[in-house]
Amino acid sequence: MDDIRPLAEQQVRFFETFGYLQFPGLFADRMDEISREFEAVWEARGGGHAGSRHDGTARSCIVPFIDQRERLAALLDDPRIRGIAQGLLGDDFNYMGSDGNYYVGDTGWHSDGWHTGIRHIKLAFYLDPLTRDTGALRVIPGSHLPGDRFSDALREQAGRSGEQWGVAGPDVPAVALETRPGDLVCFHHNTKHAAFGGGTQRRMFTINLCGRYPEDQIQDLRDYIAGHARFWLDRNYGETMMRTAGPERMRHLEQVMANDGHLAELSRRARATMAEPSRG
Ligand SMILES: O=C(O)CCC(=O)C(=O)O
Repeated sequence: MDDIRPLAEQQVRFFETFGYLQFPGLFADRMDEISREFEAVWEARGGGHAGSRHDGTARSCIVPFIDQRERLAALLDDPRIRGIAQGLLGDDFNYMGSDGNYYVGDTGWHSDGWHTGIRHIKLAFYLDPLTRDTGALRVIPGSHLPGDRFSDALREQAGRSGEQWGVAGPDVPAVALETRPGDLVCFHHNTKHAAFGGGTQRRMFTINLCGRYPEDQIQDLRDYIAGHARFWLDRNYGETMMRTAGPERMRHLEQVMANDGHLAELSRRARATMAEPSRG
């Protein structure tokens, strides 16, 4: 296994201050393979919902995503991913799951939950060139920091920018992380993010990671895992992810694998009330 590629101290400080990082071209060398594997998942799973194809009318989403293919699962072993994860989360970080998407249109301003203890991050691969007005991810720098008036105001108001601030979502002050295939973007789950102007086939997938949960916060981990019942999962990870894990990857799976025993029953109940797995 290659040596990990550590983040620079400045990158860690930038992330801690602004809540995101950009890595232009970091995966340019693997992009052909990654795109092929991305398509292979959809080929095998239809549109991800009721066996249909993505038809461009609504977001299609497959969870977990990288777990479906050995080569995508192996991204967790890649020294570049491990370097980012270890730099931001510590050596014993957890893999929490992933989603693959065909996005349709805009995504409004939101955070991916709100975490003030364990740090949660998302790594996002966008597979097509995206500019500010054609669906590039936008972030509000500093919006991840808890306990300050700025992020409190954003939490209350960003989802209703027209009513609250008199500006439409695309006009909220933000940084657009314009990307080309092969770039990687990373953001804190708390960071307010959105995307505007994308088409009906905007391809991306993400990898969610977090710090290891201390034993006295295991219930919070179990609650997070329970949130995946809306995707009708019996285990938090896919079979390929677990079967192909060597000892190093397993370090980043074992805490979740030891704490997802409640998921199958919750998913059984979700299946009884939902027409299809959640689209996001
Ligand atoms: O690209 C997008 O439309 C938004 C992505 C997003 O909200 C997410 O991955 O949490």
